[in-house]
Amino acid sequence: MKIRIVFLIYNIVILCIFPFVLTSCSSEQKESSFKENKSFSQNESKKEEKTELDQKEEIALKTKHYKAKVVRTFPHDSSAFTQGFLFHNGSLFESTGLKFLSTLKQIDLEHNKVLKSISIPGNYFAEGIAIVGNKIYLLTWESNTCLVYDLKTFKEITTFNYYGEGWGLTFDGNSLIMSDGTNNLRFVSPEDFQILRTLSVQDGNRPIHNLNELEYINGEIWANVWMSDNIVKIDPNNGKVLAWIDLGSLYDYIDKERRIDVLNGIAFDKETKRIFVTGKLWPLIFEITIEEIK
Ligand SMILES: [Ca+2]
Repeated sequence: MKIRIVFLIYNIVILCIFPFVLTSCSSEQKESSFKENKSFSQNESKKEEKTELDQKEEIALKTKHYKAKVVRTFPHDSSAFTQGFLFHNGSLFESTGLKFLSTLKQIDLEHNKVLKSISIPGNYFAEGIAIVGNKIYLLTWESNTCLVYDLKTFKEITTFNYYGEGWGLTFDGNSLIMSDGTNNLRFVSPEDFQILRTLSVQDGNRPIHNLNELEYINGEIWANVWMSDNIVKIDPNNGKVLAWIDLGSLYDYIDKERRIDVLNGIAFDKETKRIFVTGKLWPLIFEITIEEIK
């Protein structure tokens, strides 16, 4: 009898507690489900935010396109097979190629007057030039030799050797930057011509080959792309092509019957921020600005 009474009380207790347990479980499940839903919704919202951010970054990283606008034209020696082109302290400096015909000149652009000129000796096919302090460095195409001249006298001071071909040359304030016709740029020390680093130039995943004459402009490397009417603006930190500049409109200024070679030569006047371009055997030098194509 005593056992029966105990069993009866036990059943009553179980029956009373069970609904509360069920309710409690259900509310925990709801809470859990709510948390999950909330978390899902937060993740979705984060995803949306991230997507928006990615899109903004993609737009920011997208290669830009510019076209050249001519500000002014200057006469150019149409026998000049332009290889190196730069502006320094009010003068234009130009090197011209071809074996036995290579030259280095200092030119008064305003008065179309050659101030100083030398022939590059022997078999050297002159290529890019750059000025560092009181020296002018001149690459040669296939002779693996950089000739170094005194800037004032154009007397040869020394030479350096390098492997491969020499094409364009510029100076970023610390290193000489040289091209060799590939998509790679070498940063070399002006002291001993040792390679400090190399930069692979790419537009997205596409390597940009045939990098030719160079100019360092406001923290960017500008390069003629050989056999094209384009200049690429390159980020010197990672080699990414930041922009393409189309110079096709310059042909409107040149007689179509005239024999000219490729666009080559970029010179930047740091003092006046003017940009000059020309080509091999071109009769004109162009001062240009650039305008984004949207
Ligand atoms: Ca240049």
